[in-house]
Amino acid sequence: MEAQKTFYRDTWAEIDLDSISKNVTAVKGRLPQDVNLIAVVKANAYGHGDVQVAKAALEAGADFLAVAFLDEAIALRNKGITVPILVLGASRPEDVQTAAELNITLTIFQKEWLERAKNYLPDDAKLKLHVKVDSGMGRIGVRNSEELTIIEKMIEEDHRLIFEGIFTHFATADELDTTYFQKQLAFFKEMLSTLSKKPKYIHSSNSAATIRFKEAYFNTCRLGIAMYGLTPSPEMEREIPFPLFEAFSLKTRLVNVKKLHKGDKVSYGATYESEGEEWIGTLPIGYADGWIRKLSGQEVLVNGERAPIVGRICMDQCMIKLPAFYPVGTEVTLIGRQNEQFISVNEIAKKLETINYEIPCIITSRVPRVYKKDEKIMDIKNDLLHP
Ligand code: PMH
Repeated sequence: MEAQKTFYRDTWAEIDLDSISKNVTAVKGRLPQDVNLIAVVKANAYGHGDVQVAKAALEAGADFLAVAFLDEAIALRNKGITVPILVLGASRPEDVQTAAELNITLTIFQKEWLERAKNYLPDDAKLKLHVKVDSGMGRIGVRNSEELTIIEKMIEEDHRLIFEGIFTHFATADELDTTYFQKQLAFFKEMLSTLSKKPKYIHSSNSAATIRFKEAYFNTCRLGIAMYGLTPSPEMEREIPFPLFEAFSLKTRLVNVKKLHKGDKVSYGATYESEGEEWIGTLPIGYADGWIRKLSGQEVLVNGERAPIVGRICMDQCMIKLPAFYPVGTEVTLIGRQNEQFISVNEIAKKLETINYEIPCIITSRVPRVYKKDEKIMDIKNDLLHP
């Protein structure tokens, strides 16, 4: 049992479940009582860990869960999650029976999908469906009221199908200019007005819209990035009227410390050259962990001070220039807080010229996830030893 709870390389991601709880509680507390909250835990909860985040979110007031693919929903069922789970993306029509058996709700986004899916449902099956409307995201979804009417009728006429929800997704809810958002919202409302009967759940808002636009709540919101304590976009940073708490941090330890002399080189290509006597530390993390080569030059924290990564990042290791001698075993923070210093997910995203969403997602499963609650470790997930 103890062996399942451990890892042997001193590199780990720390997931603060209290932050997840605080973020969910803050958002839920601002919603009207009759508005449901869906916790979006796709992509292994944006790299944080599906079941641990799901449980924390549900305990903090989320009503149910959403994932991208059927496999992700089945994974949660296998881990004992019994609340409703909505699959937001496309599933194969062939797999509807599996979904129905596991009480997993699927998204219907085209009438042709439904025509095919019907062939794979036994007579006694019950399949819950949410209809996806493409109001301008251009990804999946029904694009006109004629098709919506046909779908509504097809579901109505089939005793195995339950029209449980309808939703859309915004492309620009996190941008300061709200023109396109308003256009999408108006289109969605127009589509809703053509329904002969409204389903139980109507939803459109991602984190950005949940924080900014009450008029887009309908009766359910889908919360992703803000639950993890991250802002949907840099533009929105100043628009969030309550604090968000980052849940993801990334840590390692010095495994080798040496003194370099002027002219000594570091790493592949020998691109880094010591300017004099320098303390260089080696960290057991590299691009195979998602700590990619473009992060060369990025700073990390040692004893509350910033220290740059020098030379090229290798597959499993990288080197830092230490501000002074530190012994092997010293904790190094790549993302997160040490004393007064903080390296945010946003800082790493900026360095990589990408969005914060990508950062926890690209830290691979080779990096164990350590779950903390009330400052204490309550779970460790090491996919290498216990997939
Ligand atoms: N609903 C749908 C359909 C989504 O695709 C996403 C996120 C969310 C809700 C949650 O959005 P939030 O994290 O901004 O709150 N989807 C994606 C995506 O496909 N790429 O980045 C985020």
